[in-house]
Amino acid sequence: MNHDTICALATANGIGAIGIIRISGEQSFEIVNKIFQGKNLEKADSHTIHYGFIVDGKIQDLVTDNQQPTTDNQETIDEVMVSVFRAPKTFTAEDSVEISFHGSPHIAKKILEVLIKNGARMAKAGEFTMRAFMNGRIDLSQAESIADLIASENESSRKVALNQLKGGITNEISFLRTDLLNFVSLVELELDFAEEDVEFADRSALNQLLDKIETKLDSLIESFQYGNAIKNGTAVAIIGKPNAGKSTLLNALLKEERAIVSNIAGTTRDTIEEILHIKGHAFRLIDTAGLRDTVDEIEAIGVKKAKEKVENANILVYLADAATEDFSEDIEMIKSLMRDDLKLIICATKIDEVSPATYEKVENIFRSEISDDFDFIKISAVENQNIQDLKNELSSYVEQLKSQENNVVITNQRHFEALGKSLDAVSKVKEAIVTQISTELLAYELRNALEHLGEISGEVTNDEVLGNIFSKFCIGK
Ligand SMILES: Nc1nc2c(ncn2[C@@H]2O[C@H](COP(=O)(O)OP(=O)(O)OP(=O)(O)O)[C@@H](O)[C@H]2O)c(=O)[nH]1
Ligand SMILES: [Mg+2]
Repeated sequence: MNHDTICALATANGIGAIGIIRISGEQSFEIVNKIFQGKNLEKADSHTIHYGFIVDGKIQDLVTDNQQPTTDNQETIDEVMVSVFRAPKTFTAEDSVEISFHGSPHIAKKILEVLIKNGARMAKAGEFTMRAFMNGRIDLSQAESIADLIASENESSRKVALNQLKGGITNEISFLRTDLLNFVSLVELELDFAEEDVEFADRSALNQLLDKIETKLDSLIESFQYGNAIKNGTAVAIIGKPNAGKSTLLNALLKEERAIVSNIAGTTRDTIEEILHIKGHAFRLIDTAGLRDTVDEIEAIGVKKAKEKVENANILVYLADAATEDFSEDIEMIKSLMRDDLKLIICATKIDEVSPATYEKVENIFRSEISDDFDFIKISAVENQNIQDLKNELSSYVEQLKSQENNVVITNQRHFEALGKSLDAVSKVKEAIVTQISTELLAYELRNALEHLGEISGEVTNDEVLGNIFSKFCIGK
């Protein structure tokens, strides 16, 4: 339990109609009472809101001059509404107060100053949420989901974060963890009766449980690819020879003149990244320098960067000018860039300039030369033809990542790693049963599995992990 009382601005730092300062801790009411004129907050009911003024100097004047404060020696800072929340039904599970003031950064600063003068201290990043966790109101994965909710920028990331806040991932594994815990107790009991060679823990039932856990872990781990797409957006590298129409396509997708377009080969040199939302999913579109051997030093750097972007991309959109006669370089390039986990979409561009027979032929050439599974789309970025098809193809990539049977999605690297370690630990336990190792070692492996499973919800944790998680929050959360 923390005994000090913390305060921070909870709303964004800047001008707004209203700003909110949050105070949490044992002395919340006492401290705010010293600077609030309107009502005695120590007597106020929980979850009530009160009108009044924040003043500086109320208590000090009383103490030093031994007289009632007057309007002269007391400065009124702002007209406010103060909300009172009594423990334990509060965000932090501690006594808390929220002051709604006129949203000026200067007023915020002054109110925080008087709060600190009267015994509160500035909260550290994420400290309110950390207290909610420490006081057992939420588990660790829920605390993390709060940061995700605040950071969510589209429908899918909002939904996944909200599901996690409701306890999604913890619910998925806590039952299994409890069952496993029972087995650990039984196996440890066997240790107490080592002399008698008894077996309390039914090994085949344990095996069944481990299978169940393994299946669950597998499907959660698998969901991370989708989770990552939701959280970080899907990276789409737009690649092709100079003048293929990459920048024109970027502009057409974004519906704005973002990148310079010209008929001079080598127009784009640096990479240009923009976010595009399609059906609630975020895509990071990356326009790149046209690929070619070049003596121009700067362009060569651009070409190198383009290739690096493909290495970290989820989708490669390769553009080939439909009017070209020879595609051998394009084909070679695609082959050198492809890897198993990269989705390939080949676009024949500028189809407004050629006959349908020509671009049909282009598709056949690519189909006969490239063995990878790929989608082929014929587009004209200038005339906006089939751009929607490309958008549909992009969004279907994300849709396909969504697991059918699992609606809990892993978006967090820490969870992903803990799940991986749990899976390893579980397979070690299974191995231990098969090889009939000593009960001591079996108990050890079981404990290990339990520990990793507990890392996600924070049942098992250490200060370093906690510090790392909460330091990423904003102050005031
Ligand atoms: N007719 C027609 N012209 C196009 C189309 N797309 C691009 N162009 C033209 O092709 C030329 C090159 O377009 P860009 O978009 O600059 O090509 P890029 O691939 O970005 O080229 P670099 O940046 O040099 O690698 C410009 O003159 C565009 O107007 C299209 O769909 N139809
Ligand atoms: Mg360009």
